[in-house]
Amino acid sequence: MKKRILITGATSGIGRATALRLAAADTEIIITGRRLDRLEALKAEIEARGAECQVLNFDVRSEKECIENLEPLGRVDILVNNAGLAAGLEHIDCGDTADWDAMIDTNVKGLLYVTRIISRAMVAAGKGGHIINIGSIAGTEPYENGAVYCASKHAVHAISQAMRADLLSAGIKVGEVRPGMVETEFSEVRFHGDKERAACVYRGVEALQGEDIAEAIHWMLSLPAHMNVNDIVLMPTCQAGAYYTCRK
Ligand code: NDP
Ligand code: 8X3
Repeated sequence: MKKRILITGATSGIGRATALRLAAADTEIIITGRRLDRLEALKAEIEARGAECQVLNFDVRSEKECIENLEPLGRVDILVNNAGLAAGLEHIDCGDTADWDAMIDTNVKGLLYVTRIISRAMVAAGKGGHIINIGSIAGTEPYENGAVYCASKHAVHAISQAMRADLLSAGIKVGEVRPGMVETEFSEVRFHGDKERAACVYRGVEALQGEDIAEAIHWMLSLPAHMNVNDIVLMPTCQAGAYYTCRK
């Protein structure tokens, strides 16, 4: 039986790299996101690697869309909760509430909507499962100008720990990957499409790439049944924490 792997937010960055890394002849990769053209192009790449692929084009902020798209799936063996964003980078008194809503609705509520549906199906199937949440160093290290993004990733960190306990008796593994700086579309999204400002974030550093995170996820998924990685923090060598980056 093919392993069914659901990856949210696969149109770019970490999600896209993970979908490609996990694609193999014995897998069905289910990819989600809002940009259908990118999902269709990725499907062709995944199929070229011998995997089956299903595209689900929806917004994780909508519980209705999550239910309509995910409930019909039935059994899923692996869920990678990756869809997420940062929007804006400013002091709390200058924050834009639309940005705050986008981060909380996507990073926290979207992750919860998806997880409820898929974990329920995993428990019902009675065959265990594996859920990996993409957190961040922002989930334990709050930084200036990042109150709401950091709060959303603190929530992911708390949810990951609590759901590990909730799903323990069903034999479902729960892990969290918490990266530092990864060069993706993340900063372009954070700065509302300002490519120049986004490029400055990665200037003079060798940041992690989506493929590096995908490699860690592949490793976590390849461990024997009795072994689980609860939490892994991945940093580029040039970064020691949210406030410490060595630029050349
Ligand atoms: P990207 O912007 O490259 O990718 C984000 C992905 O999330 C896209 O596929 C996007 O798809 C999807 N997404 C965003 N909002 C929604 C939504 N409402 N509904 C469905 N899908 C959505 O960024 P990254 O790859 O860097 O980010 C992936 C995860 O990694 C995020 O959770 C982020 O917080 C986390 N992270 C990133 C770090 C970094 O430095 N890059 C470091 C630590 C954590 P689409 O727009 O097509 O819907
Ligand atoms: C993304 C990394 O440092 O911008 O989660 O919070 S950071």
